[in-house]
Amino acid sequence: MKLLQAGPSPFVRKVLVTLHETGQDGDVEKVEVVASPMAPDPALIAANPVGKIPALVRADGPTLYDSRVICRFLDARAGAGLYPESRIWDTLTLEATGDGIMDAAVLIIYEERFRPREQVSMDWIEGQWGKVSRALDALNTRWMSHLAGRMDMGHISVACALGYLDFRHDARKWRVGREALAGWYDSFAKRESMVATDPTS
Ligand code: GSH
Repeated sequence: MKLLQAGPSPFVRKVLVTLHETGQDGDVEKVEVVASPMAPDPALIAANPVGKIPALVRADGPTLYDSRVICRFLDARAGAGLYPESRIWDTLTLEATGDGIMDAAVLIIYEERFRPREQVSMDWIEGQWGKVSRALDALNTRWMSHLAGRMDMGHISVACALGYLDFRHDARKWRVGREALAGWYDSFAKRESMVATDPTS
């Protein structure tokens, strides 16, 4: 299998952490591609018409995208139990919350990177940050008991989202006022899978 990836994408990191946690990292060749909304890599478009990473190219089946599909596939392949049936809707909603933080955090970077400076909208950027901020508040209040439990895909998604905030949006100081979530993340970030995929190292 080949994983199409690029730089410090938090969505790719979800897949990389899942590969580590399920003992499948050695089964996947990592292929760097350019993921740009304006000038996508032909190799990436051939694998995923939407032109986004991650995409998982398989020899024995169709290419898989996006990160939710790939992670679910890898979990099933390893029988790892990262989507426990007993709390599946909570796990999927928590995963969607982490992914939603990533979506908004990445779009802020795209607004700054790809738009001509005079067209950059601060209202739009703050609107995206509002999504991140509300999701962080929800995690810090409603989701701490789930996060304190056995690791599932919700934990991995949230951890990758928080790691991306540290990497790209450090100045926003997301930890302030969210001490429970910050404490959980500081402990989760010490896992071997997180250390091995840290975009800052
Ligand atoms: N929902 C997708 C997933 O979970 O995989 C989101 C993936 C995504 O947004 N990836 C970004 C990308 O490929 C990189 S972090 N952007 C290129 C583009 O938007 O054209």
